[in-house]
Amino acid sequence: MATEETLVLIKPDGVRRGLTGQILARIEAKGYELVDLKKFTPARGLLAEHYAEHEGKPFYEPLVEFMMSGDVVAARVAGHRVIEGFRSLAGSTEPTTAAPGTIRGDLGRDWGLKVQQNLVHGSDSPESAARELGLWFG
Ligand code: DAT
Ligand code: MG
Repeated sequence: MATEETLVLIKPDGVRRGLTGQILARIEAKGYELVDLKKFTPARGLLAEHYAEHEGKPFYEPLVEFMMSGDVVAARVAGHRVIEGFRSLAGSTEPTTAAPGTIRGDLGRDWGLKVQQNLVHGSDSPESAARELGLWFG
């Protein structure tokens, strides 16, 4: 079986706060491989496709605006069970209650904004990973 791959995004808050290296180091220290990396400010069209499942939710427009607010680092990350493994490293969506030891739990907090700024995105299933890697690296 081919090695599993996932899409990781370091969101604009992570890049702005100078946490790119720390976050990538956690992924490498876990044993996963950084196959490809790119840094750029994503356009609305890409984000609309990426976050299509959230269209219509109250945080959708703030989420897209936030993601367009600066550079992100996109990473193609590989390893057996990496999709599940990176979600575990990232921690739960809300940084206030994300477990200590996780990226969001250790490095994130709630800033009282309309969208949670939680530093990272990770694909949540093999289908999402294939779709999202196609969008960001296709
Ligand atoms: P995750 O990034 O943990 O997969 P998600 O896919 O449900 O979470 O949502 C995408 C992003 O949108 C999430 O990282 C932060 C933001 N978000 C989700 N639910 C939210 C909410 N109820 N209020 C504010 N922001 C939210
Ligand atoms: Mg998600």
